[in-house]
Amino acid sequence: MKITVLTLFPEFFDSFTNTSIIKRAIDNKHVDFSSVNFRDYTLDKHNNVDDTVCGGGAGMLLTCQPIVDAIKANRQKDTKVIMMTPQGAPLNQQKVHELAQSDDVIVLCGHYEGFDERIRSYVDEEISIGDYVLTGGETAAVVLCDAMIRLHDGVITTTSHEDDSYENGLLEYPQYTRPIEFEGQKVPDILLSGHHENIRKWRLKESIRKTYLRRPDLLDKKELNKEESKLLSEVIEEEKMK
Ligand code: 4G0
Repeated sequence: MKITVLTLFPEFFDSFTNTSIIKRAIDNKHVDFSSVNFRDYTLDKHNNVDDTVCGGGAGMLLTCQPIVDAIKANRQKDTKVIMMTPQGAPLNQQKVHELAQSDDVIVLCGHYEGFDERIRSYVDEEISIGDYVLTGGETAAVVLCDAMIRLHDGVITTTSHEDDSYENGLLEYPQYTRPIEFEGQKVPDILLSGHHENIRKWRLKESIRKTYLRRPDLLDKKELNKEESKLLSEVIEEEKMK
């Protein structure tokens, strides 16, 4: 996968690309990452990339010319152009899977009060990482790029991401390591029993419990099978008793 970030702060991505799993993914050529300053494309004599809002009002907007020229210069036929904004479609794990299918993406990061509306006609997907406003799209772009890169074969060597939170529509079950008792808190006996079927059922039930307590909206969306429905009924009964 090739990722080109268009940004006013290409250095912002240095710590991301020089750290741990992402660095290895780039070194091993699972991903070809670059960040490009769209100010380099401005034709303005003062190198400006923003201007005041037509019709008046406070603030500045990113203008069309530098960004559209940067998109045109960095896109191929099959490039997906993604823009990070608070008005975009909410990012979730399913969306990450969809976007990570693309072989070539451009991720556009904004600043100021946002973009001239006409820039959107050069964009395929407008994405938000959540309902809050950031000073720039760079932090949002790092989140999106990280989530896409880690799904690529060989980036995470185990299959541990297959039972990650959200991959099955449920939050992750509680997990423990040694010691068996820490400051009075014990590892649940069942996890030490060696009984794989009981452990599987306990984990599924505790996944359902955590999702029911913290993210009931995820349960509303999920199609539960017979076993899961039964475990959810048990969880609801148990939580009522507490
Ligand atoms: C475009 C993304 C970009 C418009 C970017 C701000 C939050 C997110 C930006 C604006 C961002 C997100 C209208 C303020 C840059 N903040 N939630 N900031 N406006 O993904």
